[in-house]
Amino acid sequence: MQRVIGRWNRLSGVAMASLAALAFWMGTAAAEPMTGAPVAWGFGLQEAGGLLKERIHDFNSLVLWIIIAITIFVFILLALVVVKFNARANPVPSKTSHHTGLEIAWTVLPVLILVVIAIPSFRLVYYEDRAREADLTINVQGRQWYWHYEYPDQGGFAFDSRMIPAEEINLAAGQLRNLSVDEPLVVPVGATVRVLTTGQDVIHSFFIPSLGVQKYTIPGRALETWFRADREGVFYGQCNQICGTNHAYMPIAVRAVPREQFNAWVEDAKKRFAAAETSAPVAVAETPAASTLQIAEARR
Ligand SMILES: [Cu+2]
Repeated sequence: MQRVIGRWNRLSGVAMASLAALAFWMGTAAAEPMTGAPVAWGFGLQEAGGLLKERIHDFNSLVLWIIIAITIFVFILLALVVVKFNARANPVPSKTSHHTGLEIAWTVLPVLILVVIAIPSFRLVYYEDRAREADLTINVQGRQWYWHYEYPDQGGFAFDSRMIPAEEINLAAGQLRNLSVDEPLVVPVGATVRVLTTGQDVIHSFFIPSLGVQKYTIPGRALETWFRADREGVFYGQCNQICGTNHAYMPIAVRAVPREQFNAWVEDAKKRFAAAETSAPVAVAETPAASTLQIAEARR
């Protein structure tokens, strides 16, 4: 008995050590900053920088396996028809034109497949719809052709975010052509960020693939969505609603940093953008942007 317990203790010791090693490895893997951007010859969806994208990956895999199964099934049926029922192998064809059982089957089975797809699909749509417990709110305003961000619960500072022009881009410093911006959106890692969108002029779309977030920005309306960056890094997106001549030149960059670094950035941003705010002319669409928070609260 003593020996069994001893062996058990040794085994659990080994298990604990492996778990610790795994946790350390996962910790270091997670600590490595990530770049959420398209890659050359990239296949499939972009790597996940947060849990929303992970859920999108899962849903995508589910649908992909269903498609693979259906394709194989149809291919087998087709091969069967070609081999077994060609004119040579089957000179006298059957005159059957109806089969009640078969007709019920090929109606009910596709419906069941659609239900299997619909349940996780709706679950995901509602999960992405709004943040339950937000740590932070950001007002996002799409403008022709740049982004305007406001942090209403961090002192209410606001700033514009514009693409770095191709001729000024510093690739050696890790900047990406047509994706890097002068003032990225900064968020704390692991924080649930509520996003309230509105458009100043036309419809734009706030879209960051690696964070699994996409929302229209519509003039005169406030829409809500959310995201959470679980890894440190920079996550790039683009306006993906055709919005005019420079539609391709209004990228989005989100920098996810540790909480302390975020707090320091907020303090600095408050000072830097306070001056810019007072000198800027008051835009017509400032009103909906400021009231989006109340609208969102009223919807709750
Ligand atoms: Cu746009």
